[in-house]
Amino acid sequence: MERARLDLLSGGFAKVSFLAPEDTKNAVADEIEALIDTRGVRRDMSFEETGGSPRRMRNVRHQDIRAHGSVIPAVYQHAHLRAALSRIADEPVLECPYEPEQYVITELRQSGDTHGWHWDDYAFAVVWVVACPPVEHGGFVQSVPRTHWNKADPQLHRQFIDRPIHSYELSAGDVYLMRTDTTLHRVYPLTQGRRLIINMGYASRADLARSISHETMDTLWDADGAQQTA
Ligand SMILES: O=C(O)CCC(=O)C(=O)O
Ligand SMILES: [Fe+2]
Repeated sequence: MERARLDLLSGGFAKVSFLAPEDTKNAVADEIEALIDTRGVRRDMSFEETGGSPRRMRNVRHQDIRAHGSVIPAVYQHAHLRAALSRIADEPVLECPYEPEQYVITELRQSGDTHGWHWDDYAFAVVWVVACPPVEHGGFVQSVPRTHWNKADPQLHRQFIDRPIHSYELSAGDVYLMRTDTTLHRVYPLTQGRRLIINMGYASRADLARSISHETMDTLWDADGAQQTA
């Protein structure tokens, strides 16, 4: 716990795989596999608010997970999990008030698939890794901590020049916590293999006190706004 707390504080990223037992991870993974099979929607987009970075992926949105899943909604709300996350974050980790960002499944499975550079609208993300290719095929996470998202002028290249980019290797069974509002991050494009995760988004107290706009996430996770192909 202490190691995770220090990692999150210093680099905006902490592996927290120890927070969930194997049987919980397996139940989450089984539900994710069933949902991506039946409810996955392909997206291929880019966003001005994040400097034109691409999103090439398949997703299952919150509303489909909530309607057809049971394990994931229960894990998301689990009081002990949030208490442990709050200890690591040194502040309350709160349920996201904007439901589409509470949880989203993302699968990358074609060459060039990526969740491109972005910040999230809310302070914390817990990402459960169900499948991930070896690093030589991409799929690892990169981040630039201690950065600020100006939606009107994100200046991604300036962030890369001003600060080092960190890279993190992941494999199936890993769970990580990220400070996603002040950590620019992406998933390195895949060349082969398959990567499957669920991202659970949580809010800080400060998030609840300010008004947050949802341009990129509305377009990504909203059926109406999204450009969808089979
Ligand atoms: O796939 C990952 O590891 C990160 C996902 C992510 O950044 C997001 O869903 O906002
Ligand atoms: Fe993100």
